Amino acid sequence: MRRELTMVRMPGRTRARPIALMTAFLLAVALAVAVAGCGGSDESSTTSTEETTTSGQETTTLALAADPNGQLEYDTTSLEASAGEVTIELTNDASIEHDVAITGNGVDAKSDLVSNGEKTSVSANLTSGTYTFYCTVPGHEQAGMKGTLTVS
Ligand SMILES: [Cu+2]
Repeated sequence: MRRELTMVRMPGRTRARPIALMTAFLLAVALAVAVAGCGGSDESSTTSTEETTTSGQETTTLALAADPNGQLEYDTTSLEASAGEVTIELTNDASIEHDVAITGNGVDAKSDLVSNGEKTSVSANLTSGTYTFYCTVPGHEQAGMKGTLTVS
């Protein structure tokens, strides 16, 4: 009797196993897709993007960050762009307010003041040449919160 029972139950067990394996496999695939989806949204903050608009004009967007610890400096003193519409996007994680301005060759444009993780940007139509980007808060440029923007 016992032997017969095991003989009967065996096929049922072997049939159940592939289904369990299949379920585990599908779960693993779903997890992998979810993880890949999260990783895909990761973007570097130091990227510069260049696009050519329908009018043929170049647009450059440059990422700039103020020192997160409140030092009177940006994360770079040198930026480069192609002639055309140039945008500098400033991120300021510090609690002290900063902005970013572009000056030189008759251009004088500046962003809003930001602090505590806020972002702002300044845009200008620039021809080839050397420009200065700096913080307009009194004393900040003099303390070193400035850099050179080279447009070619
Ligand atoms: Cu500043």
